[in-house]
Amino acid sequence: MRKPIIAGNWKMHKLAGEGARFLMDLREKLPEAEKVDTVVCSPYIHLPLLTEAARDFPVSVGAQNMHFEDSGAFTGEVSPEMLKDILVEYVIIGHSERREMFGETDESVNKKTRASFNHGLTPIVCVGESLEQRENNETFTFVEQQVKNGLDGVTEEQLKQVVIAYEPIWAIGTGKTATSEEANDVCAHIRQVLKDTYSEDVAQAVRIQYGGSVKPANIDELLSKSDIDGALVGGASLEEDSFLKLVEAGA
Ligand code: G2H
Repeated sequence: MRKPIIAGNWKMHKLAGEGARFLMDLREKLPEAEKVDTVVCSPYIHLPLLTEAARDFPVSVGAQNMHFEDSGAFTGEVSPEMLKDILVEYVIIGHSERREMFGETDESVNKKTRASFNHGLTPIVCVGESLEQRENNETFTFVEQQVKNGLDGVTEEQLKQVVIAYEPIWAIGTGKTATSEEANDVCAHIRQVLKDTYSEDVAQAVRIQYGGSVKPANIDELLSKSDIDGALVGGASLEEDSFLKLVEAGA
């Protein structure tokens, strides 16, 4: 049985104090950690405040990106070691907005994924096709290649810790959600790729989230599917009530 994982991706929203208050307000309300993994991924500068606010209750804090090197002349970048040092546990890698707007490639995704394990961070590796690729029936082959490239060189034990977020680009922030069947078909394909490339054990262990306009109204349906183990949520993770409903749905 895979434990559901609900992760909020705040993107470039909220001030640090608002983020900390958000967590403090959820303090008594979040379901137990045994039932669901709850993660909030904030902008870098919020992270120290959030990890402090998240102490002693069942929520983990994640970054939305990182560099793959430990340190060096990389102006404006943040290393995995720096994240670990302030008690960050998760890191989103290769979100489509970073691929589209900030030059992220499968190669950098792979370097970051491997680096995350060197520092005990859990990567949330994002994959997903464009509308054009979907219309050309390239979804499976494209996503398969992203998964293989992104995870290349990761050991089998590490692979079992990986979280994959399947986010069809055409469904992100558009209000268009993939139907639960469409989403599950791709998540099931990803699991098959993991089985064929690595092992049944890896395929059964890896948690696959769906992302793209997830909200309280559609989460139950998505989570009812066999290969969807959670959600990576943007817009609907910004309000406490709606985020709480999403996490409760996972519990
Ligand atoms: C997809 C998702 C969060 P939203 O980017 O990663 O955002 O839920 O707003 O579509």
